[in-house]
Amino acid sequence: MGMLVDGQWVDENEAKNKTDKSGAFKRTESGFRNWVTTDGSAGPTGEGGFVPDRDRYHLYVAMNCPWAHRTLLMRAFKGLEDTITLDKTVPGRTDQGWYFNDLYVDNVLGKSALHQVYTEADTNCTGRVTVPVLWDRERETIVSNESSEIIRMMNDGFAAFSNNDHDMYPEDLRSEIDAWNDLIYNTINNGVYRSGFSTSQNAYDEAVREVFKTLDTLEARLSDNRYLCGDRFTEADVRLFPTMIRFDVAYFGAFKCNIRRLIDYPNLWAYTREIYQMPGISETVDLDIYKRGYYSKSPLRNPTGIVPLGPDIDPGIPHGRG
Ligand SMILES: N[C@@H](CCC(=O)N[C@@H](CS)C(=O)NCC(=O)O)C(=O)O
Repeated sequence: MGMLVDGQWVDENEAKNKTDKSGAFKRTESGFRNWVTTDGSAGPTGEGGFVPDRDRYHLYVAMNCPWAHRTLLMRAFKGLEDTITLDKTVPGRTDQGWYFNDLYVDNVLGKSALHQVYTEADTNCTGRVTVPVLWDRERETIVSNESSEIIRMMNDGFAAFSNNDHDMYPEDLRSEIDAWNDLIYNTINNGVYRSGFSTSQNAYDEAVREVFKTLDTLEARLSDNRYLCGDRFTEADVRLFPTMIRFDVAYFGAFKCNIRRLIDYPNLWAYTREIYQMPGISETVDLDIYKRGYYSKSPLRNPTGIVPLGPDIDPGIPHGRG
């Protein structure tokens, strides 16, 4: 893998960059942190000048990436498919990082690798080249490459372009949503990565125990609540789903999160199927791509690059939740 340093794409050692001295996985911060706001004023971070508009903004994702998946989900839930255009990178990386080919095309800039989109925005860019990316055609720059903030913009900044007024981050539920987000980010979304990327037994044990402790909490919660915050479907559910739908096909084996399977949790599995069966959501999911992505050849985790055939998972079976 590589990264950008002063606008140059350079090689770096995967393991050295991603783990600290104790062998625990660490994640770096995203670099572009502007916000699309209703009136174009500056958001919580970055510069102003990004007003919502149809066909002005473009989303780059990779189908295997769970962080990018959040933005695909929010785009679908808010009915923004006609407002924010979309391109997918090839769902796998080379020594050029995320890239495009004849099948996965960059329809906006015509680049062959995503790092060129980053340097188009900032010729001296330094940092990791990650998906998702929200590109602004008008200012020819990256608005944001932080999924948690892109989904907030889709809910708030783009509200006038949405086909529904379902607020995914309503005022009265914010502290509850924030609390779920916190727990789920640390122990689930990033927890599975901390398990899969750890290079010491202790770091792995700790991460994997936390994953399952939270899954147990979620299972209990969903036994008498339809969604994480009760009857209302919120951003917290959007942030949980990408990890759940990848769990049995990817994290269970490839990241050694194997104390139990998702299908062993009746409520959590039915909840995951219910979300999968909501309009427009199954199109954001590709179990085969997840499997090939997480089991791709890696000197540390899968030196042979062999992709397992199973398990046979069908999120399309009736969820039975009324
Ligand atoms: N904080 C970012 C993280 C995104 C992220 O880590 N994406 C991964 C793919 S799953 C990536 O592009 N990694 C490339 C790299 O780190 O070089 C977000 O949530 O938007």
